[in-house]
Amino acid sequence: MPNGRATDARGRTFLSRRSPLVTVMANAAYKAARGLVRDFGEVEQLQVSRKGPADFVSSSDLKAEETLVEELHRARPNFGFLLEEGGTVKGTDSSNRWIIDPLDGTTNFLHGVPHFAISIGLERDGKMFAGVVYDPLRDEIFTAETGNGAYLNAKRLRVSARAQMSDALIATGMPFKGRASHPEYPAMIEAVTDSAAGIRRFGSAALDLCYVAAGRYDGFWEFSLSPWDIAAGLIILREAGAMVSGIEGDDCMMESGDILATNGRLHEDLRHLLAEAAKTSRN
Ligand code: 2AM
Ligand code: CA
Repeated sequence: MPNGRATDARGRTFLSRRSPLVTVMANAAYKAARGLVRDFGEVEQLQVSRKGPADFVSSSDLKAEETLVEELHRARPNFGFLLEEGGTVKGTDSSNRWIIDPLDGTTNFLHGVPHFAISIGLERDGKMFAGVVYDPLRDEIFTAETGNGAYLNAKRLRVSARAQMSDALIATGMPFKGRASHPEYPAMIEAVTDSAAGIRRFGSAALDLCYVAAGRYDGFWEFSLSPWDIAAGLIILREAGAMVSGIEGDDCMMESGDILATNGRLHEDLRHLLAEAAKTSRN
């Protein structure tokens, strides 16, 4: 990977091992994050106002998306877009498409909970090729490009080595209002609670996936996510040596939005645990 000059979120210039492509993605994320961080400070104040911060948050989200589109379009004018807020924008280059969530963890952001991220994936010929997930409050940037490994800031990422479910920390996302209902979900929570060391639900799927890649979590599952929630995370996971599948072990995460990601060693155990719980809840 060539070395180049890059600028981090605080405007510091440093010598980067990031490829030109990942540098472009990271710089777009840093730029959009400045507005989000400023607005997050406002949101914390708005909690006590009667109207609440909802409108303010949706405009912050839109502004972040505009910045990302502007920056990425300038760097790669022919690529298309799939945007959480703006839908699909066709590019003249039909093989490359950015898949973007400008604010993953919106509910956290809205409530002043400091856990959210920007997620930028690049799909090439129908497969995820590169990804950047940036948590601006911790200044943690997760990056990956096919064949070049996954990184957290400048550090190479690797999934955890835990092989026992009883030692494992498992994350999930709970079904919420308005999303397809999953009657088997409570039984799954119960089964994992009984078997694992602990369960976490932090509310940003993009960061949950990166935490599996970083070995912080040993596994993660969630239903009905959107492509922009998982696009960047998928390539970061793969490059960190994770195993990723649908919850039933299939391979259609981008279509179904159902995802199971683990350190590999625990994949079959967790898949089996979830499948058995689902079966019991149907009987
Ligand atoms: P979002 O913050 O971009 O909406 C949490 O379970 C995951 O589901 C997050 O990645 C979140 O992404 C996504 N999600 C989509 N719609 C949601 C909603 N109405 N409430 C909570 N999370 C939602
Ligand atoms: Ca999202």
